Amino acid sequence: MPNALGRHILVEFFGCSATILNDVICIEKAMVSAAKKANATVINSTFHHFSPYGVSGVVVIQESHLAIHAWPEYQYAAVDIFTCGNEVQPWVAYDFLKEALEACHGSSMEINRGQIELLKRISVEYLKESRTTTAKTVNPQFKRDVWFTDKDENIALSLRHTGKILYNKQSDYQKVRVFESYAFGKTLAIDDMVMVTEKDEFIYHEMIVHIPVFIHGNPKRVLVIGGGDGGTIRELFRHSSIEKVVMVEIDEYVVEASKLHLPQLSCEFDNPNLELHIMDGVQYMKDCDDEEFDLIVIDGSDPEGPAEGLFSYSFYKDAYRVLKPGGILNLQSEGPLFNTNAFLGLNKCMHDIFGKNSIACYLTYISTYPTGMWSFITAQKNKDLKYTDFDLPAAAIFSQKNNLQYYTPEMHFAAYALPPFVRQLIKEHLEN
Ligand code: SPD
Repeated sequence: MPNALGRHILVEFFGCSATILNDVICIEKAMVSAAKKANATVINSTFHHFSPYGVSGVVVIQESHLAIHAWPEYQYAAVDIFTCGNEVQPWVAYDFLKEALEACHGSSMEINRGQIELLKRISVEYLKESRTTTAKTVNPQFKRDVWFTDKDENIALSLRHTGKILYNKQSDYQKVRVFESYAFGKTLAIDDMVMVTEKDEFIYHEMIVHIPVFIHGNPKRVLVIGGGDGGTIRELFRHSSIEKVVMVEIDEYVVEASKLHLPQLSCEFDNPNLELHIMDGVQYMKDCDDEEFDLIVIDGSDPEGPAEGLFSYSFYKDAYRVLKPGGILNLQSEGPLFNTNAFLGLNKCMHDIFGKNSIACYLTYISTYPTGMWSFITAQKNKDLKYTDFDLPAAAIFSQKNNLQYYTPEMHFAAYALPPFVRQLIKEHLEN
């Protein structure tokens, strides 16, 4: 041991696996294991993933810390290994991490921290008292702090989770994951964007389904594009008028993840009135006959990756054709404050295809979507849309009977009341 309080190894790892460097779970595990292998006592770990890529984190050890900042796009990680005392072997941590990150090579430099000859020791006996009190009150157990972050370049939402990934598959289209968050329960994320959480999914699913069903009054044939987690079909099958639901989900892994880990969502996949197609919804819509459906629900993901086609004019032109006269199209249209361009683009698209008197936007509040404020658009074919013209008593009874937790006739009315800034946004965009 040099004549210093601590040893600090500054490490550059080059040529690492980009996949590992973008995997917060994997990195947290590697860093905690490296600390343990080095004979350190782990106190706490905090790790964040930054979307679209990158991970930062710290493992606090009784003997100082290990920290990492990873840049998958450069296959590069900057690591600090700072240890005190004779027991801990920082170079063991170095070797372990080099292998765990699959680094081609590492460069490093060791610095002595707190060189004794530069320090002057004073008596701090008076601090012992407070230290004993702290030791009594602080639980020294290892506490993990692993965070999932749904983020664009300006806005982020983070959920702390257990660090265990229950489902983790890369499909041909996207990364599908289920993890257990502390505040919102099991969470399904696609390409690191929250799709559903156990705790608040009912808000989205009740509102995307019951509003258009009650406005229509008697839908029999329904088409769902997306919705692979099953929440939308669960709500649809509560309605006795519905004879057939055709659901088109592009990614079988989303369905599999939900069936394995989200039973509260996937409970209707065996319904005999469901026809499930694993294929591209845009293609399915193109191939559909005219006037096939009373109701079409677009329950897609955000406009990046495979859901991009669900934000295009040609797709909605086909949807219009596929609707029966008087039929209703209802779609998730992103957050006005989060993805303003997509929100306005969809409003314009519906306006141009269905006509200005046949469309309306409504809002609901989903705590786990960025900004919390989420929007939907309702459009009716060949008819002025009267979104508050529905069977109120029937909706009230339905809500009660099914023990719904968000949809009521009052919520239905209220949802279409837009704040002036949203009305203004839409108006200005449609005028230009
Ligand atoms: N930013 C998240 C938008 C996700 C919309 N779809 C969610 C799927 C739930 N069935």
